[in-house]
Amino acid sequence: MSFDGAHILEEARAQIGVCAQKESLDALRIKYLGRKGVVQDLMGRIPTLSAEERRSFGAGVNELKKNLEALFTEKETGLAAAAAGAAKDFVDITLPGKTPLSGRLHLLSQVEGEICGAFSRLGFRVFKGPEAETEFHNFEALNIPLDHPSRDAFDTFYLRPFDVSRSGFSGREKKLLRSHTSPAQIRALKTCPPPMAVVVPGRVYRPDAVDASHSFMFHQVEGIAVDKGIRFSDLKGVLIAFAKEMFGAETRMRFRPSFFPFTEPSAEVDISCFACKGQGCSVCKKSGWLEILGCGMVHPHVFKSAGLDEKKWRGFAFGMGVERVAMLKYGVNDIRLFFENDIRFLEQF
Ligand code: 2NL
Repeated sequence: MSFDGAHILEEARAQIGVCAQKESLDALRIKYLGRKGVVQDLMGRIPTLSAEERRSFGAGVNELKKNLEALFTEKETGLAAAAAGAAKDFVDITLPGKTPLSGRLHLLSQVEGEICGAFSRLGFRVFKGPEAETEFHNFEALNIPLDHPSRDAFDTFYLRPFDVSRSGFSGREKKLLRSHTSPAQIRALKTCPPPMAVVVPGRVYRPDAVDASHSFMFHQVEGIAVDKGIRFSDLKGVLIAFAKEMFGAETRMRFRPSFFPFTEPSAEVDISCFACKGQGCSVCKKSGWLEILGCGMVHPHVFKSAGLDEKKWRGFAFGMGVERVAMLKYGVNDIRLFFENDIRFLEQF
């Protein structure tokens, strides 16, 4: 009596090869090596054999058993390794996610955007100019005379004269950090032929002692509109539309006479207090009004300095502090909070 050990082994190899799970491999192991399995069945036949046959038959069965065990051990090791790898790479998509830290615009950028957005919907374009300016653009062109106190070194950051000859230009150019955004408006007047309307946002610098309401660097938004026959009533209409959009449709406005060297006539503008609707509260210091901007009709000297015919063109201009608007609208009581980079303050807005 004999059996085809090689055939059994190949069949087992094929079946083991397609096993993907430990469970199906265990079932195969029982089929081949179990108590009622193929190998045990062959072993059970040994006593029925003659003495001569037993020797080679027994050796054959033992050989088959050894080879089958080797196949199972190898496959088991492979399946275990694959399972470990799968566990390592497994992503449980049902777990709650980790909320990423989300960035946002600084409150001053948000408010600057709100202001410029309101004016751009009224037809103004956004224009930007340099922070390091010439005396001409910051003062002269704006009708601020040489003896004006704000030209004194105490009120303006003057930059060390920079030898521009080394950069291909000739001579020395005296520069300063602009003390308002108006010099950029002069540049807008020189660049954009009227009729024109622009708003100019940006940083400005003044050597003030820092306290709850002063900073040596702050932000302004200024605006200017130029056309033939522009009148003070155009200025009022634009500013009232702006205030209603910025502070609410029920906002009222009042204009008080004032003075700026670059506008004539000039006015300071208050809005009715949005906190108490003008009744008087702690926000408006019981007055019912909040001062938010300055404005006026463009001075003829300014048109002349910008190379425009002051007989032909009329314009209005206005300017406001972004920090002041932000502090009023969002209830911030100290300007220094904007510049300390304290996330506990910044993330509230
Ligand atoms: C304020 C007042 C103001 C202007 C700015 C301006 C610019 C040119 C010509 C005429 Cl180029 N005027 N700007 C006019 C009136 C007021 O700002 O309180 N700013 C914070």
